[in-house]
Amino acid sequence: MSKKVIYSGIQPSGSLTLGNYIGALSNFAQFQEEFDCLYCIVDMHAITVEQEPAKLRQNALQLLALYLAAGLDPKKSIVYIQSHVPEHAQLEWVLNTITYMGQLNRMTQFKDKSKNRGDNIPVGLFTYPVLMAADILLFQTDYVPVGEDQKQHLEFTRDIAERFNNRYSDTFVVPEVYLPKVGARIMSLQNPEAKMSKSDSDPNASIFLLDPPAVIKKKIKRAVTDSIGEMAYSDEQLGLRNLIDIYSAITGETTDEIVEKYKGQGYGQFKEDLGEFVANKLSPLQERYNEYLQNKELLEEIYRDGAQRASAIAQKTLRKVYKKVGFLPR
Ligand code: AQP
Repeated sequence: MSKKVIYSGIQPSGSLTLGNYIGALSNFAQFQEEFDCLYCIVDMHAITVEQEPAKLRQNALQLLALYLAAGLDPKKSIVYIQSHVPEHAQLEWVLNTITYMGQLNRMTQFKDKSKNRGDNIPVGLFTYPVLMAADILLFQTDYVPVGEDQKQHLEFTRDIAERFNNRYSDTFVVPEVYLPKVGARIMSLQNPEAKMSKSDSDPNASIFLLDPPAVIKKKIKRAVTDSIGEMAYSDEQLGLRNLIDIYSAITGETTDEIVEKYKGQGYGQFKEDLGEFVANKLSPLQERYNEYLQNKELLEEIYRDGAQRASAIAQKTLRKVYKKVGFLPR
């Protein structure tokens, strides 16, 4: 590979939200010319919380269709499913042996997802960041486009790469996080202090990429704002600020321009326009998604080919790693 490498993945753990789209998916296609890109459907990450097997299979196919609808081109990028490439788990094991439990204990996602589980916290939830490090390091990745919630896991990945390189000599590229300029952290529409999430139990908290236009508009209309009633981009108006971020990410207008445009008008017109913009942005994506989803044969062909190409690269890194840690070759 001569170009710099971009790697990212999304869990098939439910319907994707506007947060997943703005923070990650919508940025993926633009890198395809300049970089060697790998985009993964991380089903092994998804099972760190309980999934219904039939639903997981369906979600993985749907996510592949969404990747394609969002402009990922399997001729330019490697698009594949994580569980099809066993090197992920193999490298994870080696990385587990140089990971400290103290580090994993500090991960915010682990703390959030293990809350209220008492002694029944799956080990996979705890070692999630190690698998993520393996995903990224297997492909000698330079940049990882993700939302802000994954920044801590990226710092962990860098740390593990450096530790391995220091202990066994230079092996891994130390990757850098690539955060979007706007919308790296889209918040819940019902609680602007919590991030918008696929697994939120309140359906009004998230806009799903496959929501019909009327539902999108209704959710935005009902989004929690404040009683101040003045357009501003401020820490005192978190709900409004989140909506302005969404507006900015969707239209490309700056937050200042948006505040200026709706000054002195309350929030009604702003919310109505935003609903319209988001619905219009997602409609063509939904159409393309539905077309791809009909074509199961094409989807299978794409993920099979992707797995082969990903495996070929992953095997090279894994062989190097096995040699360095002292495993006898077969
Ligand atoms: N609210 C968000 N704002 C911006 N980016 C976000 N991402 C997630 N939520 C937001 C980014 O989406 C990508 C895929 O995320 P993931 O599927 O790996 O899982 P996650 O980060 O744990 O996202 P969710 O939606 O909260 O899923 P669940 O509920 O299953 O845990 C990542 O790049 C992430 O940063």
